[in-house]
Amino acid sequence: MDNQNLFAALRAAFPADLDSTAIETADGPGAPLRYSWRDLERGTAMMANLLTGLDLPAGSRVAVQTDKSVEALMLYLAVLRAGHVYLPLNTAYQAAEIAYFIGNAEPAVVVCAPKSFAWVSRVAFQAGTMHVFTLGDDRSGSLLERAAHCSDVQVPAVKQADDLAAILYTSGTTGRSKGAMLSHGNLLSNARMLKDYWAWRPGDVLIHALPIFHVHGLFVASHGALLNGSKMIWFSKFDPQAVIARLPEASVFMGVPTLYVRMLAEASLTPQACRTMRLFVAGSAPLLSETFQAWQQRTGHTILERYGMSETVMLSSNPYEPASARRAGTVGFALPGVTLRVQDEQGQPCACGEIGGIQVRGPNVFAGYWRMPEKTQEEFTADGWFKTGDVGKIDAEGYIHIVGRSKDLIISGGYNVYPAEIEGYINDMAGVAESAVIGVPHRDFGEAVVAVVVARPAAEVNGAAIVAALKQQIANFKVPKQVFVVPDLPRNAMGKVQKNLLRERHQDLFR
Ligand code: MLC
Ligand code: AMP
Repeated sequence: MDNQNLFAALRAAFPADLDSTAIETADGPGAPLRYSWRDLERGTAMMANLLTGLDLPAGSRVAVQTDKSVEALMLYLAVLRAGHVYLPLNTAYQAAEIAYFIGNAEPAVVVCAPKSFAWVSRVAFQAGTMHVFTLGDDRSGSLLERAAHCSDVQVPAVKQADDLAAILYTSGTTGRSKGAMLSHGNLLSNARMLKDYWAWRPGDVLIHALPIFHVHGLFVASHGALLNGSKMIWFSKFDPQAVIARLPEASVFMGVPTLYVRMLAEASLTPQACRTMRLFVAGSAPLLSETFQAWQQRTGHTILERYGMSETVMLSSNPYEPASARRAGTVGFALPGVTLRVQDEQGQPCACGEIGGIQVRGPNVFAGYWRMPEKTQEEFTADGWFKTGDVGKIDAEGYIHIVGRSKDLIISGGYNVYPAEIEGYINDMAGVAESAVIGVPHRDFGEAVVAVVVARPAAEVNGAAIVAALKQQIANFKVPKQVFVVPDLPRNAMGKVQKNLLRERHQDLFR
């Protein structure tokens, strides 16, 4: 049987001219740096050989928390190539968050930024990790030093479609984060299907400006370009002006809605700036109709909105052609091979236009949560459909609309924040009786995190002090943008906090 290793499939798509440009850096140390396809081939071979030389057990996890760089992307590809399991971690995570992921996933190898080595290595060695390497965004660090001594020839490990390729942690509504296990087959089938669906073509150039520790930047954007043998213009950090300045060299751009909102605020965003562009894709959070329309008016281009998750990669998309069939406020149709249904709380199918829970099936759906069989079982129906936790409807023309979430989740600038986790930290603080964390509309981030806190009798609690304390403990994007201290929280007859009332009360805070 053929090798189903995702890396092997990506490499097979490299162009015949291996000396042509695969990636050009647009910012960061030494930019512009040019990487050829041969550089990707050799660099990933050397890193894969380094990993293989460590004699790791089969299926070892390689956890990575590094700044975005081309070498970091190569490391991802090298992990696939060597047949191990890639575990990307948001660069904003702090020690307690990292300790949980490392403790849960038990990676054999951890790669971190040189500046984080002291604390990450302490956490990793305590959890039994055997090897900790460093990788800086300027090609510094022990990973490349060691890989430099390895051969640049390597045969990709043989993998079956259902072998594990990556674990992506997504927080749970209750309890701790869960590692979604994605196989080579999940990722490759989705990438191949999107290549056709979005009509990737010879000569396409992608502007890559998303982080590479989540589905959107790591899989959808990178796989799209690699599988098409397309050049990437590589931003280590999103900067609206700088991205707009490079649009005339590109044809494809992918972003979360915040990226579109920020580019719209720039006068340099004009039809002329977009003259070579073929496709603008948005996803990871709801794209407001006003952003969709403003983009159309300003650039003449219609953003294509799609819908996905860590557990399923891409699920649905607005049509590629005709562009006039892309509808604001919808996420289009289930992608080829994906089946999607909407069910009510009794498990009955919803009629057209009726709102219910979105469930899916297909080759893209993950194998389950890492070492959490009960959680996995909870998230699947008895007949094998994955419950997305998103609430929506399918209209008379078949378009899918996401209208809310059954999971208590805030999506801020494309990052997920679970209120239960933040409430846990706040409730542990001295003087706090209880708290409710909510998401409210935000003009830049789509939703912003806000905390409403009740003090214990006679205790002094201060919002600014809570924010300062949280900044020491958790990733910065999870920290509430505002904290209100109130006498009590609104509750219903069952005693449950009425977060909808709190959201209404604070809905105009950041609009
Ligand atoms: C940054 N900040 C945020 C934030 N990002 N606050 C809330 N939400 C966010 N998303 C805050 C920081 O805490 C900091 O505040 C200040 O902004 C500056 O930080 P920064 O890192 O310099 O911000 P910036 O570079 O401007 O980042 C904004 C952003 C980034 C929009 C470019 O958040 C981003 O890249 N988002 C994309 C996320 C993504 O790729 N999601 C895909 C998930 S995959 P302070 O107070 O600390 O100074 C998925 C599946 C699917 O969902 O369907 O795709
Ligand atoms: P994550 O767990 O980070 O993969 O986030 C997945 C969640 O992002 C989904 O369950 C949706 O709630 C949300 N999401 C992704 N794309 C869209 C979209 N186009 N519109 C609305 N929500 C989206």
